[in-house]
Amino acid sequence: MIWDRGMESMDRARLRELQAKRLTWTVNWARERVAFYRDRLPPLRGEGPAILDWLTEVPFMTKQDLRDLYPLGLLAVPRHEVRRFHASSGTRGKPTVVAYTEHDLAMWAEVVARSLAAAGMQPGETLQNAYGYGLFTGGLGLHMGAERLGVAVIPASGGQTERQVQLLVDLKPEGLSCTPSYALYIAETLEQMGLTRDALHLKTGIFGAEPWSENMRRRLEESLGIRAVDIYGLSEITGPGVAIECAEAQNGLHVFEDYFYVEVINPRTLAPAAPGELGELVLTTLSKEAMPMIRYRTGDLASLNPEPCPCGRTMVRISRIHGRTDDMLIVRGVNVFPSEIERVLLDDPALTAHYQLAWEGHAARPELVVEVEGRGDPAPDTASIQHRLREALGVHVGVRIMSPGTIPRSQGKAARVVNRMREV
Ligand code: DLL
Repeated sequence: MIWDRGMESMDRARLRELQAKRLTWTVNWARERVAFYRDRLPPLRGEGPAILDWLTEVPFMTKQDLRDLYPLGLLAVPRHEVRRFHASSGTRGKPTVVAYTEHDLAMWAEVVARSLAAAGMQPGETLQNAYGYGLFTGGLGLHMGAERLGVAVIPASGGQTERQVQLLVDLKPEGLSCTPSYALYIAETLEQMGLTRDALHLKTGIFGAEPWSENMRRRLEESLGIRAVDIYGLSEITGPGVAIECAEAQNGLHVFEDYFYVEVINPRTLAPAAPGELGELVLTTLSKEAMPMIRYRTGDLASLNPEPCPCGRTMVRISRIHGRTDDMLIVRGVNVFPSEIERVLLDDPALTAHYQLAWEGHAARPELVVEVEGRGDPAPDTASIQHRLREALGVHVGVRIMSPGTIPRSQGKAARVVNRMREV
């Protein structure tokens, strides 16, 4: 179902006009109210859609700008107009805080409502929302959007996994939203409780907030009896609902371009990437009041697909997120993304989807070891896994088959990489 056909299937020439109008509004709004933007934005130039070309002259923003301006240096409204704060956990350094006005919260609910509809949910159905509630945007973001769509919410939040399964069985929700790694843990717990997918009424999984592979999708669809779609977003821009796959194609995520202007750049040269070419996503908000973001480098790697989609949405698609520029591992000079390793492991029926990547050895000569749980039957063939990883990654990595239940389970975003290196 297309929740807002007028917008989501809009003619692209009209869409560009709307984007230009909203970009002009955003730039004027930001410049009048935030010293940071007043100092860095060049004067607006051009008429109509040409204004979008002006954007290429604007310097990029990064997470560092948010850290430097912590906590509220980018706030563009008086404090009393803020209705909500969220914050990142700060696992990669100082936390960042984001703020929303009432209008921003309504826009966010709207894009999540569109997302859930694109995923296949219908008004009157029920969603079990197992994204964490709190400062993380996953819980409250999905919650508001579901209510906007007319879907009942079970605000389960993350954790208490047996109770999650019990709720899935007893309340019969049609939808489950959580990280793909947590969905895997829920599926495993279902099995451990002696139940199968027949005890569930699920038909849709709305999974995101971390990278995952097609093979992981297949396994989750199979074990939970669902159609699973990928949802993308980030707190700096709003939260979940910046982009979503449609259930029809399950092939790339439609960006809600009437609210978010998307560019993909080569992270080294900063030049625009061609369609289909992998690069860094850069996003500009087009209607946000409390904290407009202009040319924000997300650190997320994906490509653009401007081809029309069978679902009827005209909004451009991005590929799955391959990973973050700062999640990339460098193994003896070769760039390796954890999602690439996941793809290879999950292609092997002898392996479970529980894995982690450990840095071992001396800090001066680190070794990457892939630890993965085997199923037991058939027995995993370590040499062949190692060979396939080498083929895919272009570099040798160690492989260690672990017994069932030994890799830590995730209840939110999975921590894939552990450090066991000895200092020199
Ligand atoms: O993770 C928002 C979210 C919640 C998205 C629920 C989807 C579902 P942050 O905590 O600010 O916000 O983290 C944002 O997570 O820059 C990506 O690196 C990563 N990420 C988000 N969605 C995906 C996805 C939320 N579908 C950061 N695939 C982003 C891969 C994702 N990575």
